[in-house]
Amino acid sequence: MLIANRGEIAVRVIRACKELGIKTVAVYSELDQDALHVRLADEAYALGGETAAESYLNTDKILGIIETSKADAVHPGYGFFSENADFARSITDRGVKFVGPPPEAIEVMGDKISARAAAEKVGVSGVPGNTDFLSESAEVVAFGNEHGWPVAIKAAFGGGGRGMKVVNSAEEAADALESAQREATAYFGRDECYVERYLTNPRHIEIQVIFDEHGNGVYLGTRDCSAQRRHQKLIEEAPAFGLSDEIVAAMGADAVKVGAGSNYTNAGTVEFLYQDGEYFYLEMNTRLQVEHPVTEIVADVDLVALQLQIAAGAVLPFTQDDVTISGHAIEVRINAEDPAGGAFLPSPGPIDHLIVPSGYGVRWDGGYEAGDVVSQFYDNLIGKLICWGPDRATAIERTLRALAEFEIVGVKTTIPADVLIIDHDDFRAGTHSTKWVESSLDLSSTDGPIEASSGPGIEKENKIRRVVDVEVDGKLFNVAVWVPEAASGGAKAKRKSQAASGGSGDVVVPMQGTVVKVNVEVGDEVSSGDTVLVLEAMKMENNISADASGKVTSVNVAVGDSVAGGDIVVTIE
Ligand code: MV4
Repeated sequence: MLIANRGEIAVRVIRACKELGIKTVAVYSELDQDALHVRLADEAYALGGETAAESYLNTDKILGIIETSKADAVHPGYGFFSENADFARSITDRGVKFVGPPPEAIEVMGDKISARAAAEKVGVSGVPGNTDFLSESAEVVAFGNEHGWPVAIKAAFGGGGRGMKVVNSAEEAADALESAQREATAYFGRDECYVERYLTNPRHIEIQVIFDEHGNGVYLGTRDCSAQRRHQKLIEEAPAFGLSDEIVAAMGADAVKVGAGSNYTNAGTVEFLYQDGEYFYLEMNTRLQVEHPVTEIVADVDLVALQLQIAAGAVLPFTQDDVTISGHAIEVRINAEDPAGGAFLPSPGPIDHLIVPSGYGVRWDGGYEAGDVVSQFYDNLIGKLICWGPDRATAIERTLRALAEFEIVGVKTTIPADVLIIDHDDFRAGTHSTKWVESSLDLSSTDGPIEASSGPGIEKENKIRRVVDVEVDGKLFNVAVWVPEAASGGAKAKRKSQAASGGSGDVVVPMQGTVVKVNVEVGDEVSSGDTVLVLEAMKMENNISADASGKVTSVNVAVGDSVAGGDIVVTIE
């Protein structure tokens, strides 16, 4: 098995292969020569390159390695080539097995219009709408007047929330259509848009399905993925709480119908929006998803092992009636990001120290160990914590207990935000929707105390925080001590300390990246909070703001420059 991926998902697949006696072939970029997935695989081949495009997306290199390694199957993981029909086809054309659905099914689900048509064909409906392409805003107005406002204008060939415009009234229709078409062209190269009813407070519910190559398919219950920000999921759980057995059975049957109608094979996920007791088909993801472990835990099914067996021609070893869901599982994504103030800025770098939780009902699917480096070039998911409990309340307490055991030094992580979410009354009550994290959750408290739980190595002025153990009258205390940088052997003497930059007028970038836009020049007056430049890091654009009000006295970078975390890019006096 060649695993055309990296990080935790490559590790997950390698582990399943080992248990089934399948030899594994890893591929790696220049930065990943010593990565965990490489260390665990039986063989590893260099792709060369650093960026994803140069390495894990280099089709020719991967196809060459399939040949040299004599691999007879390829697992794509998620991301990268996992939903690329051309890649799947070039694998299967070589007589090599692609662990996933047929290229035709990937293609059908790849664009919204055909994915929606595939569902409608088998009687499964999406949000009420009109899938004819819009040519003028009067059509939007007519739809809104007939079905009620607000409505959503969506890019027909888009995805991931980009190009979706909410229209609250007839007056907004013309501008919204124009803007949706402009965004659709910019992102997807095509401007076709359509209109549907806009659900103001939906939950994101998805159904795991799996089909063998002999016409059998089942669903493995529900997941709720409503705790997300900017279409990035933070926390997922199974089953989705508070749905009646009838709704789950109907959604599950619909999900299997959609897959079967597209000759789907292997593992997949059908996404729905759920609001006020009604559900609406959204799309089908033709890959193994990040959050598959929560389903594995409550359904007691090893999804990756099943994927491999099905790819080898096995008949699904159970029927729908055999599937039972027991207890509750919660997955927390641990990303190398700084959630301070809700910004979630990428925080790549070496992981100097890593202790992961364990104990009853706790699983860690990680892609890194202490000493490994999180690169700015790839997904910054360090790993996933998955906790099981006999019921949701127990799973929540166990997740909080486990999160408190983490010790991660070197990169900032999403853990403080995860704790705030899971410990929140709205999350416990299960009243949150897809909008909740961004609209209702107060992440300002992650600004300061984040250091407290993340151990030594965090800078303050010219000092470094060290946690030392002290015994007082036989009782052990962890005490934080601020020691001078020089005494700590700290290496960052030339760079300005990041935590000290608050209000000093020296605008410091928090991470490595490339400058894509500079908004200020020397002499400009700026106010604290104004965006002075835009930095691209880890495939995301990040606004870098002025930390003080005043006059810009120097601009040290230009568009295209690479910067390192800690660099002073602009000074304000
Ligand atoms: C919607 C919607 C409300 N009404 N469609 C965003 C991503 C894209 N795949 C579908 N999305 C949505 N479509 C209608 N008619 C709300 C969302 C949405 C969302 C959906 C799933 C998970 C998170 C979300 C966050 C914001 C908006």
